[in-house]
Parts: sequence; C-alpha cells; structure tokens
Amino acid sequence: MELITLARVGRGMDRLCKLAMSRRGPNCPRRGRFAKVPISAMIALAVLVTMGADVPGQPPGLVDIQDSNYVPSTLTVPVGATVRWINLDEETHTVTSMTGVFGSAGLDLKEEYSHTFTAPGVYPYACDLHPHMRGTIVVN
Ligand SMILES: [Cu+2]
Repeated sequence: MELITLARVGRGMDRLCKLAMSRRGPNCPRRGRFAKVPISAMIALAVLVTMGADVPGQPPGLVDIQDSNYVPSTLTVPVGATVRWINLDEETHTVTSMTGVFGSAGLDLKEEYSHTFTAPGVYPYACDLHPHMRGTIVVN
C-alpha cells in the first residue's frame, strides 16, 4: 500500500482550505498553524486519504492463515475481486474450494495464493490437510 507523506497531506489540507476560502472568505488558517495539528491527526488523515485512493485492480480481499484459522473466516467482496491468502503459519495449509471452483497447492510459511471471483455466490473452502479449517468467500 502506498505511503503518503505528511507534506502531501498538508498540500491536501491547503486545497481544502482554498475551497473553504472561496466560499466563506479569508478566515482560513495559514500553513504554519498546521504545525500545531497533532501528528496523530495527520496520520489519521493520511490513512483516510490512502483508503480513499481508488487504485484500479487493487485486490480488496486479503485472508491471513494464522494459527490454523482463516482470518477473517468469512470475507465479502464484490464481483471481479481478487482474494489473496497468505499463510502465516509454519505449518503447511491449502486453500481448497469445497465446490471445486479453486484450489491452491500446499502453502508453506509466507506463501500466497490468489483467486479472482467473477461470479456472485457463496464459496466455502477448507484446508485439505486440516479439514476442520473452514472459510467462506461471499461474492456479491
Ligand atoms: Cu491446514
């Protein structure tokens, strides 16, 4: 994910400020006053800006495989989304559709598997090696 510098956030605030000035007159704080804005507020804004960034083809779905669980166990994504699973366990796991729609090989630590969901539906899956491990992708 793209890191946004505080300078860039500052420029964004300037832009907002100019917008406000054009409507209400010149009671906008000068740039120097942004130095008094708590750094946590700046970071929160940076996170919001990052989340709002529309990146075409950006995979909206990520499932961690952690402590023999799929996290989150149910993930809802839009049609066309690519879901990426990452194994964070030292143990080998698979991502295996229970309806034969998709399936990974054995994933070792830090290995990944991705699948793009092109049709709406409910897609249950499990681990071939640990059948009690269950997850569901909901596509709508
Ligand atoms: Cu497993």
